[in-house]
Amino acid sequence: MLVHAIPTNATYEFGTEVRTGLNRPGQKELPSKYLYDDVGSALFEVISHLPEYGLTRADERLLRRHADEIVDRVAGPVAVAELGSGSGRKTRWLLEAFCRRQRTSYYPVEISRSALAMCERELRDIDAISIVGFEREYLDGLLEVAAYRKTGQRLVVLFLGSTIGNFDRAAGMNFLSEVRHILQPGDSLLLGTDLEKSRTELLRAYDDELGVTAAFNLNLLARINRDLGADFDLARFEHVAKINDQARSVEMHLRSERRQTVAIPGAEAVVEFQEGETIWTESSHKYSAQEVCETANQTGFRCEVQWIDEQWPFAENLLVAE
Ligand code: AVI
Repeated sequence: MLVHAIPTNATYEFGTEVRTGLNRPGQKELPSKYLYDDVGSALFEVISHLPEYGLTRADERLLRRHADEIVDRVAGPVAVAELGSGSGRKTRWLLEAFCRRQRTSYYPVEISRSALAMCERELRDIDAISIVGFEREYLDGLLEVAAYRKTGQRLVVLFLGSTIGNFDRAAGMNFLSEVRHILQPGDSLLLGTDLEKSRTELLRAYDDELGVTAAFNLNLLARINRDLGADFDLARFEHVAKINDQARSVEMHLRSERRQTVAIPGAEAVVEFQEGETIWTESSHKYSAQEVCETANQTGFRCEVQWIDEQWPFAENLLVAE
């Protein structure tokens, strides 16, 4: 696979965002994108197999079951761009269906080079596929993919796994508008969204019995220790999942079990924690199926079809750029 990489000073940026987030007055915060280093990505993979967390399996079931129908809805030669390809496992069904019809270009866009490599290993055996990976932020990568498209090719953008749920609602809407601006009328966006469910189900899904989600969350502090030379004592922080009724989201926090001071040399910071104070590390917003279509309409898309899983409320939404 050809990979387009950009040189970044990733550790410097990480340090800056950690310093800003942990010095924020009121609620301390860390960006959820930093949950996904190699260890965090491996833990997320385990989460996707937990009985309490049905999201990824619902996504995969829908894609497997409806791949031919999805492909039939998108006429002509296509280029497929995937924002945040992960391992590429669930994309296989769709790409096989596209490639049965005609030769297909696949452009995964990922900030993690190791995830891009894994995705390539997973998918390269598909007949009639060509893969070019972009090691980029989502919108930067999509802009480049759009510039690569050949005349007459439709662009199909995949944004699966309800990653949109990790943006707040306003940011999610803004993101869809930005994607729409890069697309041409007739292009499509296949958007995976986790749907609203009971508090009990949500709390079980984000605070599983085995403690895998807790490890996934705490790994963020371990990562700051590894990458920025900090001295977080992980035993002094506890994973907490809580529902935010107003935002219709489930939040992950890390609660300091006592008053403590942590030094983070790579972020040029020393941070004080009060007993019980939390760091907010992620929000996962849940949507209603109707709301997804309304948001699509407000951002320049038409909601063509929704497929909803019967076992775990989750929707695959095919949105067409108007
Ligand atoms: C990647 N994202 C959609 C997951 C979610 O459910 O919000 C991340 C996750 N966080 C805890 N468990 C899974």
